[in-house]
Amino acid sequence: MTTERQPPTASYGVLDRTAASTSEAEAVEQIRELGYAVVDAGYSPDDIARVAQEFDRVRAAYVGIHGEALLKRAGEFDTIRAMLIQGSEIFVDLALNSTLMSLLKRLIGGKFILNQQNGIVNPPQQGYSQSAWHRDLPYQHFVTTTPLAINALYCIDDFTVDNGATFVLPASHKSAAFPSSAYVSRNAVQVAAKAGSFIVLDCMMFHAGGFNTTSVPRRAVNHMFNIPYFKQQINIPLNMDGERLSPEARDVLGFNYIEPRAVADYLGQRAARK
Ligand SMILES: O=C(O)CCC(=O)C(=O)O
Repeated sequence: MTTERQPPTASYGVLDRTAASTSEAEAVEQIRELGYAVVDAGYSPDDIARVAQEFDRVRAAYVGIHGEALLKRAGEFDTIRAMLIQGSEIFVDLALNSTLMSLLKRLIGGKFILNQQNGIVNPPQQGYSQSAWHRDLPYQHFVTTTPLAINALYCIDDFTVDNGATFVLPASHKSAAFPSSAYVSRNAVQVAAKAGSFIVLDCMMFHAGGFNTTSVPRRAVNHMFNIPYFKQQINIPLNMDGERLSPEARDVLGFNYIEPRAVADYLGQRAARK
């Protein structure tokens, strides 16, 4: 039955239709078309709380190591770089989340690697490093027929209108240029999501953190996965013991894509694969 509040379900003249019979297929369709979707990471309330606790512990240790003064001078006080190499297995597991891996395999044709995993803190009542519109392949103005890179922003806290949930410009991964101010104000959408969700984005879709009007920080862990032709932001294999990882984990974390130092190394690697 068609009601006033719901879109019609009947159609005519439609010969070609995308089939999306699972929530994963629906997310894939929406990311391809609009550039974003919210996906449940599949964690229990206890898991969600443990990740949040570890986030705060790792952040405190990170600030202790690098120092508040340097982080502020570098414009990095709201960011924790490469969380998975800061001594907490939870962030290795988060980067390899099975729901996410399955989605990525459908979105990025062929192999992909983790380019970066960054903790993000949107502090209360002030701007922060991510509050300006950007792509996550910044300074790039082109479109592709299939994603080269996908972001997965894990929500440590509920993302709400009040705490500055991420703004997106739907379908902006399909146009090279950043749109006009009028277009942005008419078409930007703020994405509310529950703690324990991933907001998955085509990395070429313009997005920005909103202003946090509450009195508590909004925390997230951003991941970027890309085809293996782009180098990692920080070399993960150099900073991690790969021996204990599964072959799939090694692949996703970039162990199989370290550039050979010489032709002989390249040939040796190829021969070992045969
Ligand atoms: O904090 C947010 O909502 C957005 C984060 C972001 O834009 C990014 O990490 O690239």
